[in-house]
Amino acid sequence: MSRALIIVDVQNDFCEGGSVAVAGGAVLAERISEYLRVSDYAAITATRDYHIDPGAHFSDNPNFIDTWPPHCRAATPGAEFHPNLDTAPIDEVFFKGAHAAAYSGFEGATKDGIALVDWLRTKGIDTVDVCGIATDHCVRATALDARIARFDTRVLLGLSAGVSPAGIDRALDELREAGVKIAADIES
Ligand code: VGL
Repeated sequence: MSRALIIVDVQNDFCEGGSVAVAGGAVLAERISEYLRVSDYAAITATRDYHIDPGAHFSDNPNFIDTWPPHCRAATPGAEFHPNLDTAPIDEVFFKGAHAAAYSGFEGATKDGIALVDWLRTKGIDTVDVCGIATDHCVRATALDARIARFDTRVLLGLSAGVSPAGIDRALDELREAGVKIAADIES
């Protein structure tokens, strides 16, 4: 077994003070950093929402389900990792969403255009843990795609933050149904 961690979208715009602020984002970033100090992964990856012109993903009247206030615009502070996230242990970063909504990290690629699935397979990874923001959106989509790509997949619930309690419950049902394990007890 060779396990990787995928840290999803721990970016300024998804934390307090950002345009799509998820409650608890800043503290979550700190706790993920602590977890990185004590955990032992074969590879650590992170995703960044990185929008240039994502069309209808941005809205002036967002429903916070599939339309959102503008966020994580390329090359703006909102698209940076939250400063509480220790980026030193991160082996590779995957950017997603330049020209359309992209909830799953598996839609992302490195600056050199290497897709997440290819990068993980090249490293011999067969098992992934997914954590970050938001449990009911990008964490959900990333974990579902990890299963489709046949990785043994866990969501680290204690190291994730979500938009709505009902949305999180729905996402967890869907993830379990898809064969994703939910680890409620792994937190730093
Ligand atoms: C996300 C809403 C819009 C996420 C991204 O990272 O979960 N949520 N874009």
